[in-house]
Amino acid sequence: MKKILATLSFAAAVLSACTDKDASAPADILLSDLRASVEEGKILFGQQDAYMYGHSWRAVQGDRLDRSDVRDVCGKNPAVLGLDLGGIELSGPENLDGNPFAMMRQAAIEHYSRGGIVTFSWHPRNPLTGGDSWDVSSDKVVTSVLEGGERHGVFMQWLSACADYLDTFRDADGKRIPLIFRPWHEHTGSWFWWGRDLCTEEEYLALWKLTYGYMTQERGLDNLVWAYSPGAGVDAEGYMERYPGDGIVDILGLDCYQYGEVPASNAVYSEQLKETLSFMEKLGEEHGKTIALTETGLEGLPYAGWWTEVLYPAIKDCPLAYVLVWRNASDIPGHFYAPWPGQESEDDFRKFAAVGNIGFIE
Ligand code: BMA
Repeated sequence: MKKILATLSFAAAVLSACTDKDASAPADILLSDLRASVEEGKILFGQQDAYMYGHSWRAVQGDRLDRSDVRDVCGKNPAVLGLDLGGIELSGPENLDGNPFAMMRQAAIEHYSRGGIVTFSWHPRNPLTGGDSWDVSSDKVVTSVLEGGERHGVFMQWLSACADYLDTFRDADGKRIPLIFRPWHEHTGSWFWWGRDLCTEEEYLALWKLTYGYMTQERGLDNLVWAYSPGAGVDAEGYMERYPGDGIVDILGLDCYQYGEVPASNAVYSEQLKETLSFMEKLGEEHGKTIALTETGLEGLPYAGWWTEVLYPAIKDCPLAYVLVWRNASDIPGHFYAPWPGQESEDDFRKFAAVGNIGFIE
């Protein structure tokens, strides 16, 4: 009797798990997959624009988008592909770094079909001045895009163009694929028009609510996982100062780079990173959120042992869902964050990639 009951309840549990899963939004499925991967002790590795170009190559229309500098070095691809929406608001054919939007979609869908995860940042133009994201000449930009502001109408068209594009990321069955979306990042600094000194706390929160409300509620994009990405250099209080709220944030992120001469800056970076990740881990537990290192890196990788001596010791004990390094620009000398064949940290990167808990895909 007991056994039958147990079997029955097991069958019911399986059935309900299947029903739940089928009924689940793509965003919920990705979040629960990320949680499971963290439970297993895995930290997934990612790179911005990984399949679009590398240090000395650029993919062209018609290519299969499965090459990356990371794969050229270690035989495996990054598990997380970062892409940027900058320029989608103007409905042009390419983003701010020259990536055709159609190719970005192809790269994302192919990556997803190989088991990968896709994350989008957005460096939109400045809707008030006509400059770029880094144009901080006015502190009236955020207020101008909010309801009642002089650029609100234009900004809603920008959000609409963004939502139209994100809605086209579909699998072979036409189902939306999950995307981690992390708008209004590094707002704890003041280098973007939505930065700390350029708007009030209320304005920043209103910007998030407007964005979330439009994309998720009005447009019904059930595939977006929302990531909050302050910059480094804040304590726990500073980190949470402009937190949009548990109801609209899914991932607690961090953008933290290493700057300055090596090796002197190695310890400075790893200490700051460890300290920040340790309070993020607590915040993640308190708020029931997954944590991630949403951007990091050492530009030009001038330290051969960076991966196993600097990055790995700083992250290895932290329940991070993923770590993403920035792009390997093919057109800006020295602007790269992952090794390429011949780069001085390539042997060390292979050691890092061979560590059991760092996740890549085939
Ligand atoms: C920056 C640099 C820029 C780039 C921007 C958005 O960190 O890599 O060259 O345009 O990110 O991708």
